[in-house]
Amino acid sequence: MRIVIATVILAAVVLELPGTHLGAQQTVLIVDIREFSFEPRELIVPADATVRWVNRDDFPHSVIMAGNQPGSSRGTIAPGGEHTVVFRQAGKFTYRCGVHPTMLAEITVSGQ
Ligand SMILES: [Cu+2]
Repeated sequence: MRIVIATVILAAVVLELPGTHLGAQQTVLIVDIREFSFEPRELIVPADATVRWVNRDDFPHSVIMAGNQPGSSRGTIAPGGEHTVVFRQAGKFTYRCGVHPTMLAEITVSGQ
C-alpha cells in the first residue's frame, strides 16, 4: 500500500484557506489530539482524503504509522502544531503516539 505524504507546499496552501471549500475532490478531515488521545480514534475517510492531526494538548505528541507505513510525523507535533497526510490508497492504517505508546488509533481509507 502506498501513502503519499502531503508536501509542505500543499500544507501551506491548505493552511491559507481555513474554512473554505477546497473543491469536491479535496476532503480534509481533522483528528484532534486532546487529553492524550486521538479523536476520533477510528476514522474512515475516502481515498485521496487529507487527514490533519491538530495537537490541542499542552504537551508534544507524534504520529507513528504502524509497519513503517509512510505518514509518520517528523519528530513530535508541538502544542498547537499540525501534521497533514494525504491518503491515496485504500486500506486500514493503524498508528500510535511515539511519546505515549498507549495512544492508539486507526484510519481506514475506503475505496474510490
Ligand atoms: Cu502523545
